[in-house]
Amino acid sequence: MKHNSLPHALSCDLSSSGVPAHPITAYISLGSNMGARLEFLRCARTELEHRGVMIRASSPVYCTEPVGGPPQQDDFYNAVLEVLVTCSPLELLRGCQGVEQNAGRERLQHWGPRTLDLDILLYADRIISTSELQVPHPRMWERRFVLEPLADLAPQLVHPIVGKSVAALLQLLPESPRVCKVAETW
Ligand code: A4P
Ligand code: MG
Repeated sequence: MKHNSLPHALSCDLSSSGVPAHPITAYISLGSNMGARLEFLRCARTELEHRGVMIRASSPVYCTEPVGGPPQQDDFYNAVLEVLVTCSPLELLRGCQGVEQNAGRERLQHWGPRTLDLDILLYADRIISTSELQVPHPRMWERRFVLEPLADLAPQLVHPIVGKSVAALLQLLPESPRVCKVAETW
């Protein structure tokens, strides 16, 4: 669902500090598999807005089987946001981590259950590989719980490393693990 009609920021014009000269289109993936999952996603979107992130569009929410991690954890709710930002990628990561922290996120187990996980999928067409931040998110192209909601927002968007569109990447994935739409708007 589109929230406004601002133009797409197509490329990234970064100053030496890493702060963009123009608003940048980025995509953020949201996941929750503990407690009031939908409410955690709603709060995350609101809190990102309060931190200066402009929400351009929200994908539907999907209920998704956990991929990896400990057995018998609950299903996830996953969604993707298309946003406009005027901060650097690292500042965006810090903002996302602050939102996760406010949702009571604890890191007890690798890929363990979480109240809220925010991952930066794409930041314009930039490729970033540092110990703290990897963009595009390194596992996004192999995950239906990411590509299905992303394809709802931007099917023609091309992955800057793989060189294929989101729709094409989605077609390459097996049906399983399954995802199931639970809310068109939220
Ligand atoms: N980090 C590096 N790049 C990024 C990025 N693009 N966005 C670093 C966000 N963070 C990034 O993240 C670990 C570290 O990744 C951070 O310190 C940050 O500096 P984390 O949030 O503490 O832990 P995580 O998210 O569990 O780690 P990881 O390895 O990124 O997990 P994944 O690959 O995101 O997988 N199944 C379903 N159905 N739905 C899910 O949402 N999520 C995961 C987590 C596994 N299975 C899932 C789901
Ligand atoms: Mg994460």
